Amino acid sequence: MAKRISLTRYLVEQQRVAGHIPSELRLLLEVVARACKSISQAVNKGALGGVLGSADSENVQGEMQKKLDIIANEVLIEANEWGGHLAAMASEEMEGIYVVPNRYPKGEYLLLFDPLDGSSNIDVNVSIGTIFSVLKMPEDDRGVDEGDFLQPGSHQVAAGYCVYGPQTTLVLTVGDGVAMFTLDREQGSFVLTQENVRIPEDTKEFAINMSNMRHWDEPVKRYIDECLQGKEGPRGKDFNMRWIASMVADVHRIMTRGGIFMYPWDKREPNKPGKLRLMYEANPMGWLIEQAGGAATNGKQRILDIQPTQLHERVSVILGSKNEVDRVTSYHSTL
Ligand code: P6P
Repeated sequence: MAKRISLTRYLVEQQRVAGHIPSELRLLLEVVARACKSISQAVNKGALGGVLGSADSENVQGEMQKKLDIIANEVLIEANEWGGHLAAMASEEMEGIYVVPNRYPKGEYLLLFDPLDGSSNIDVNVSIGTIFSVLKMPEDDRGVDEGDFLQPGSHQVAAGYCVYGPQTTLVLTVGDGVAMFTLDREQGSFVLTQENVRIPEDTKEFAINMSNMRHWDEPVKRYIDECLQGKEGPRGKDFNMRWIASMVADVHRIMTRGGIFMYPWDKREPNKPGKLRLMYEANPMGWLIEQAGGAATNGKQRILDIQPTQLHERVSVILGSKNEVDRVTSYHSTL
């Protein structure tokens, strides 16, 4: 059982004792956590807060926005723009980057986020979450632009998500393993409930949207078919399936008990490399999974090694228990 310390104390120890993070990054992460608390409160109000349903607008991805998508995005922007830790932000809900206004001091970090992932689940009271990634501004004295964000996931200095479910849980890495913090609503603070999270290297549980089966590439069809054959098949064991259609919830299950999560490229939109976004979904989740002993690839290469070319670029995602991810990746390289 992790000792009951607050997120603040954990981050101070990561800064002062472990020397893993500078004070500016610690302060930034505390602001992000406070924003997640505010989003959690809005989510938990549901119909009582008049926050359910569509916002009757589309985001840059061409997806219908929910009211809570916009609320969560505004909470993160307003919480983070004045603190002096950031040069700019990028969000799934905004086409371009948000440069910190000149009325506020600028810092050396870049914050990227999917403010509310899993929006299709909002109105049916199923877990959703916020995903965030922190990069450093490149060393030069020119102004910040979109190109500064186009860094591979291996350059992240912090990554995390907050899942708004039966509990509100913040899961975070600063490169020293993964820690989980549960929101104590009575205290109004995140409390350390697990550290040094480890994902089992093997699993009997896969997460994929089976309705897309006919559109998958052969390596994915082979892997899932072998799982479905169970004990009598080449895997020699039965598998279970989960699909919450909320990446944060599916990944949290994997962080908690192992498993493999797949949203692979498919034939529905062959020109798109996948559905999920690299910069603020796959990269932060991929680093968290790796920091917990798992693996994350696009079927062909490590997600964190992908050099981005566009802010909202998409990617095929296979992540979770290392031996399963390695197996699926090997099937992609088998000619
Ligand atoms: P589908 C949510 O919209 C999301 O981006 C991820 O959180 C989730 O894993 C995926 O899309 C679900 O997609 O096609 O199953 O609805």
